[in-house]
Amino acid sequence: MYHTMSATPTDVIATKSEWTIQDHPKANEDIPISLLIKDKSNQPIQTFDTVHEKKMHLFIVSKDLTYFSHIHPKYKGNGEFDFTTSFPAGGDYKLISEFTPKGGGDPSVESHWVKIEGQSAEVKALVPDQNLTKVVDGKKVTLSFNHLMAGMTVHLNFTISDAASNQPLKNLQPYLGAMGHAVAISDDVKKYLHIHPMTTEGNGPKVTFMTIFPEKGIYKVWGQFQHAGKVFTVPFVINVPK
Ligand SMILES: [Cu+2]
Repeated sequence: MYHTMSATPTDVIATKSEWTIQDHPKANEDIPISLLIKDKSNQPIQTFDTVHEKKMHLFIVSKDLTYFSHIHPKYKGNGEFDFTTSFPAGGDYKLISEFTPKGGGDPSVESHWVKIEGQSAEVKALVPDQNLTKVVDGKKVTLSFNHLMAGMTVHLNFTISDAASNQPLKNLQPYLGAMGHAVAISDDVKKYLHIHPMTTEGNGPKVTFMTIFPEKGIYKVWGQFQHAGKVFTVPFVINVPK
């Protein structure tokens, strides 16, 4: 699995994970889940760096990438994290955790598929967006690129305005220690990129992220930003050419 914080080479500590979830988890119920992070020799890793204000960031997506959730498991000690979540429908979900063992440079990623019982949601094919402007929670967000191509550094620009007044938003708030966060996942749910803003360019209206899409293909990208104390998430489906 690819994962990168930026376009610099990665320096990742090898890890293993053990996930614990009840038998027959069902949709729309609170499901406690724990995961144990171990090193290559199966010893629990004890100490994790706090990165973007948390020791672990965890993303939950449905197999068709319709559902997306970003949560922060609690560190219990001795390598164990836990959280409780619910799933909106039956089906397969991927849990993607990102954390940095002390001494690691870039974050490690451990993921796990879970099968949730219950009525399945309609599975939607991932179709690239024709229009890269969306309105979410009263914000109008446009995604643009300097040069979108697999294997090359790309700048993703999110430009945000108030949907009602069309005025550029210049008072975004830091969310988890940055002016925004973005995650990209390939349509086969195999490639995962957590992308942080390049620089602090004030508080909007434009937030630029830098990454490298490792291969051509269709990706879903979620940008997350905070305004007036509320986090909003804007998804885009893009086709990254070779
Ligand atoms: Cu997070």
